[in-house]
Amino acid sequence: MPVKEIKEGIKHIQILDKEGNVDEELEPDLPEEKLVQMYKDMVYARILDKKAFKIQRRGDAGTYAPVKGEEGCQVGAAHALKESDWFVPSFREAAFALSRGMSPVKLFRYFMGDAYGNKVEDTHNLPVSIPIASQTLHATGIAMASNIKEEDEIAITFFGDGATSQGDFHGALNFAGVYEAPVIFFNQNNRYAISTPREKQTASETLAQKAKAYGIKGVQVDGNDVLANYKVVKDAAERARGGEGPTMIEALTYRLGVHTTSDNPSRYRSDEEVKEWKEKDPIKRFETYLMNKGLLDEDKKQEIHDEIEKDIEKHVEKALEMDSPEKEEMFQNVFEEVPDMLKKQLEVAKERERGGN
Ligand SMILES: Cc1ncc(C[n+]2csc(CCOP(=O)(O)OP(=O)(O)O)c2C)c(N)n1
Repeated sequence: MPVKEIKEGIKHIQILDKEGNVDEELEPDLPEEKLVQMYKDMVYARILDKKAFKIQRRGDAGTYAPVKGEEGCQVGAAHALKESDWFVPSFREAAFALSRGMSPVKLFRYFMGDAYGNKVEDTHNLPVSIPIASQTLHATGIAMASNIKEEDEIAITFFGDGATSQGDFHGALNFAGVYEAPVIFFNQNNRYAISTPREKQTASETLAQKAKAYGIKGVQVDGNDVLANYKVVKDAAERARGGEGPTMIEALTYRLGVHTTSDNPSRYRSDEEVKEWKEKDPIKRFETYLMNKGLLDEDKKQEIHDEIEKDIEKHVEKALEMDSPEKEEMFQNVFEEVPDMLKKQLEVAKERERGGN
């Protein structure tokens, strides 16, 4: 059943099943170009992941957290929102960022260790946030501000299953509920917090039901179904813009690859489990859907892949050619005015560079 009540008041939504069959009643009415663009965005993220690995392994970049397997969540969500909406990420959202037009050069520079990669320029994209769940508070704050200023902008924040056991997550939902903040809490439940399985870090039957405790609407979605992700985010955005407050979305998905470039998942996951999820690959099922609609064939698929490979290669070259950042840059862009504490740290860093202690 494509929409089923899995818990009192919590629905589970699926539009495309793992074979790529579509539920025509729920199928969003999207222009053909948009559907193809969504496919390209998913493939882009998949290929960029591979490239990121290569450059990390040869020593040109630091830790990278791959998207592989979670493209449906992020691309579906990105296409359902406006450019003026606020994107408040954790560290696994390259697909959302790129779908929104973030430069791949900037993305590569971030994990090459250059603060420029995290600089908020004139977009509504916030920097990567490493402390688990901390960004959910920022999203609530931004959405509360949007209400106070009577703006049309809403916020979306991403976080993993592990993050729903953190205090910041509960604070963020509590405030969002009380202030009816226009925010979407997008939970990518990929079943693991590094090596800790979801069942070992929360006894909650679903994660979506955690929303109910805070008077927030909770919904569960097939995270590997890009169309369902598009729909739930679109609905949540309409509710938020219409003054109906926040929504928490639990997207059931799976990290097909490693947690980060320094992880070895074979130590805590079975091959059978990975195989089972490979069959639910979000890209594969969307390909079938597009092929059934006559919007994609093997030649076009190859053409798209080749174009993306070339484009990514070009951006990597550009990122590698950029000059190393100056020390000062590490301390800028964090606060509007650099506080004394950071000024002192900069002095110490410079002193060390000059050979002092
Ligand atoms: C406050 C905090 N504690 C611990 C860590 C170390 N850490 C990095 S990723 C991670 C697991 C996060 O799991 P989850 O929230 O499910 O997101 P996922 O990585 O699966 O996308 C942990 C514990 C951290 N970054 N921040």
